[in-house]
Amino acid sequence: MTTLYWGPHTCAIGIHVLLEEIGAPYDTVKMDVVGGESHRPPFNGVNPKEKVPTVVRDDGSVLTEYGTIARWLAYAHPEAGLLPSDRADEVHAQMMMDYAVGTVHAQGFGRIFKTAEFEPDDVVHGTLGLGLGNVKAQGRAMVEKGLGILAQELGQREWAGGTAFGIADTALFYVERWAPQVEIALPTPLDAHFARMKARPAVRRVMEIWGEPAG
Ligand SMILES: N[C@@H](CCC(=O)N[C@@H](CS)C(=O)NCC(=O)O)C(=O)O
Repeated sequence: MTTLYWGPHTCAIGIHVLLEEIGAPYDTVKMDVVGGESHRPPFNGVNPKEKVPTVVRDDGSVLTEYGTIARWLAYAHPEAGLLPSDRADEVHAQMMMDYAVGTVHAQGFGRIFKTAEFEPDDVVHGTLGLGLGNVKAQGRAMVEKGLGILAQELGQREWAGGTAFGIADTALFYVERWAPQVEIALPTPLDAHFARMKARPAVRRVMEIWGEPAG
């Protein structure tokens, strides 16, 4: 059975939503990611990158990287219709997912949530007065700019791939979720997309399992 390793507050929520949307049986392993469990055995033996989401498949093979896991789930469950049928729509949705994960999350939110990884609190930086606050401010600016770009790319579309929900929407969902948590307002198209996501039964079920409010 497919097993998802996840931790509260993380981007793994989007993969959990996909598993619920698909509706096939799956297992989960809840980890204390904030407490550093991902950096310790046995998990760092499962995924040496020490990150969630991590998926272990039926044959024991491990998949990492948000977009890769999402795409594999879509391929493994074609009946769920998680990829747009039109190739141009599929490429557009992929562009949005890559940007949400690789830039808005990794670069922007990374600076806000994992500030010390971007600005070591060493003597030189301390002397120059380049404190961690600058990195956070830079992260906020990156998130604000990134959300603006995603909003433009979403435009009048209901979902990232057009008229049907798909894998990219779950990546939008988790960055949309994080923005209000750090008091960054969502541009109107993303706010509306976030509301559509929160109304999905699969999202409601995952929020209940995670015990967190959706927004
Ligand atoms: N490149 C990875 C990044 C995943 C990632 O950043 N996961 C975070 C949670 S949102 C994590 O596991 N952090 C644990 C840590 O760094 O201690 C992906 O696309 O899945």
